Amino acid sequence: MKRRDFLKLGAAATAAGALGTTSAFAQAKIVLKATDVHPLGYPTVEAVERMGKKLEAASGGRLSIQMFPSMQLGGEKEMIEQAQVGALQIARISVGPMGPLVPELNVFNLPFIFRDEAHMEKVIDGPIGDELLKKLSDHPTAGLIGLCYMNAGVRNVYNSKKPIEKIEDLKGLKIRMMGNPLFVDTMNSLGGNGVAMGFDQLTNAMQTGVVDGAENNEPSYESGQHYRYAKYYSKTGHLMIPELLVFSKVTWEKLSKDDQAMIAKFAREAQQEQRQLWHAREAESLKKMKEAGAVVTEVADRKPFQEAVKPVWDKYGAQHKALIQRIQDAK
Ligand code: GTR
Repeated sequence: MKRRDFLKLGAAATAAGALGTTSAFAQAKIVLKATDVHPLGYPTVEAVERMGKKLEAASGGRLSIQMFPSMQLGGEKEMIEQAQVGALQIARISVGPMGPLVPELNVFNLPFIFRDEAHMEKVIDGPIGDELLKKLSDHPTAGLIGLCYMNAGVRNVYNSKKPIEKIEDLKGLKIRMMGNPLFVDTMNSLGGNGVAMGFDQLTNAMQTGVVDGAENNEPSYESGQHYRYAKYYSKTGHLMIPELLVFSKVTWEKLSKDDQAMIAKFAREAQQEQRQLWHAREAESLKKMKEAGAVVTEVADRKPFQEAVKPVWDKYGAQHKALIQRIQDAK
């Protein structure tokens, strides 16, 4: 049996064992299994671990979080599936792969939707952020409760061939994108060849030349050591996608109202705590990747990039005009 399948089975068995009837569940010790594609110490992982410590303290040890970092339970697609069936409870995933499930969330995935990080923070902290979390939680088939958002900075293209200074430089490059057709369309409209695959497959794909590169924020690029395979990191800034913390709906419905409220409260606090960790880590990662040999290039004029992705806005944004307007109006 592959290690991942073994872990999946183990997680499913433990969770199933812990989930008896609703009332028994309310009394028992509950270990919430959490997972993240990133390693220990990464801002999202650290924030969820801190949340676990708070839960433990507030519940007198009855509730705790067990973290499975570094893609131990698979990529984000696998994480979503496992949360949906209750084989794990907490998944920290990007909004990216959630767009096809909850179309309104795809609005956050539109290229260049946010003016800057402060604008994105304003939106996720405010009523729009709340509404979209509720849309996710109320979704009849998504099987997930939206707990909170986290920061994930700005995504920039990196590749093994050359610096990207202008849109023409992307021509013909095979660039890994997250599993959502919107992102493949985005890369194709910029002139590159978008290739959808999980984060868990990316290192191998770069090593073997299946792709020439990918796109991500500095901390993901640095902590995954992607500079070893794709040293040209260019500030295209085409996407600014918040992260999500989601909870398995089947487990959620077995929790007492008090436990639900406690988890929701600490998750909200985690949203702000992660932000502090994030901004520090962005700067640290930029420094580390440069030291490791990454060639960081600024893109002087992003206008041609913004114009090229108009068809993506038409295709995925047309049905959400009012929501997009509200996001743009957020100051
Ligand atoms: C990272 C993000 C992950 C994952 C990854 C990816 O920035 O934190 O959740 O979405 O990107 O590109 O798959």
